[in-house]
Amino acid sequence: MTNENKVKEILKERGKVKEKVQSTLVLIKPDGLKKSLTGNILTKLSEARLVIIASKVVKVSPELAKEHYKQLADKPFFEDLIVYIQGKYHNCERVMALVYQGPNAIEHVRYIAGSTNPEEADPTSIRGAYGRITTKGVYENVIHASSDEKESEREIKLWFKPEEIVVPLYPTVQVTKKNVHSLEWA
Ligand code: IDP
Ligand code: MG
Repeated sequence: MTNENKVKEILKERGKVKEKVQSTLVLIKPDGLKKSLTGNILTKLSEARLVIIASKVVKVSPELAKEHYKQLADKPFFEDLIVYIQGKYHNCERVMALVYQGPNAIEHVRYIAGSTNPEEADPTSIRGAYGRITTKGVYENVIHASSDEKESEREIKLWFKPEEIVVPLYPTVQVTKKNVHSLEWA
């Protein structure tokens, strides 16, 4: 079944079976931004009829990149991946981070994103349509999507502060910091 039909099927089943409301982290990677694909990607994701509950553009530090991909630290492509996600291959040092929420959001977004390897991804998926593998072997697959609930919670907490998300997602604690300096608009 093509991804497009699978997505239609997921939507058809919505409401019939009780689906779990989930939240998932999406990153539009530097290749997606450099190629001006943001609009196309958001349009494709809107097929899932989920709700965006947070979004921002982020300059990815090496620390954030390594923490985000820490499970892959022993892979041969790890170093390239860290350089890629920071935008250093694309002279575009930013990613767009979003949190989508809705029924079965994790699986649904992953179907629309397509397989990790852009050459194996369904051509109607985001990665199939817009991704490529460079001659150096870097998967430029345009988008990140959380893989399961444990990962989505870890990733959302890594990328967003509680006040940047428009609904309460996970438990929070009040902290009062003394002598912490921050910038404000002059
Ligand atoms: P996912 O993004 O589909 O969840 P993961 O296995 O979690 O796939 O890998 C994270 C990212 O690492 C991928 O999106 C891709 O950018 C990169 N990656 C994964 N496998 C390979 C590979 O075999 N070669 C090069 N890059 C890879
Ligand atoms: Mg993954």
